[in-house]
Amino acid sequence: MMTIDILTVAPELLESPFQHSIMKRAQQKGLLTVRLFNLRDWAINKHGQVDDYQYGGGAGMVMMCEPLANAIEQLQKERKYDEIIYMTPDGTTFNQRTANRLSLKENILIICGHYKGIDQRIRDTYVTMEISIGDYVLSGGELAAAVVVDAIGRLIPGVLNDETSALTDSFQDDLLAPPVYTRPADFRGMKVPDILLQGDPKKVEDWRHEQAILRTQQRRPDLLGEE
Ligand code: 6GU
Repeated sequence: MMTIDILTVAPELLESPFQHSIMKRAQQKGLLTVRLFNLRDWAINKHGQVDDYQYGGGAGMVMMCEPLANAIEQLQKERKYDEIIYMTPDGTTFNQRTANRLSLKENILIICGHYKGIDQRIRDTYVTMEISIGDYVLSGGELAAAVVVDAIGRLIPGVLNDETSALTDSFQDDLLAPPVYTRPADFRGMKVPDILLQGDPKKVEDWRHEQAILRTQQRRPDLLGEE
């Protein structure tokens, strides 16, 4: 059983994403628990303050040490975290390899930043990994955290079945996935490739592999070490 705790000022943003389809099933099967914690529960005053102006001046607030440290330390009393991840656009870019590695952990804490981010001292003291989901800026770490939790959650052994198997995903073998088709065999004159209709599993497998390579060459030559 894997537990992912998420510390955020906007837990509402994360309520829906984990209540659907595969993430929902992972939790119902008892393979994954996602718990949301509102950082404002550790606010420094009755106004719910968790951020303040930055030293040295400049626009944008910074999330304060005290609420974060108190929240993290309280959560650490209940669990020993294998990783404490801070979601930030200046983190290491997330990919399938990182998802695979994280799917083998027991307990993960994810901290979502807002505004200008969190005080550097929290990063220095508690954070073990800093993750970005790509080179663009989101208004907070929550949507990025949802992406990371989804990517990890579906890889936990037992979460996927044959219908949803991760083995044939794009990136699982450093290739993009081949094209797929379902009924009808002829849609407005556009035909499904014959090989898929003939029912020779070996030929189908070869065709899919060839298509995966073609697609990867055309769209992501960098994955093949070409440019
Ligand atoms: Cl993790 N956070 C924010 N705020 N923006 C991002 C991101 C994370 N990853 C890409 N852009």
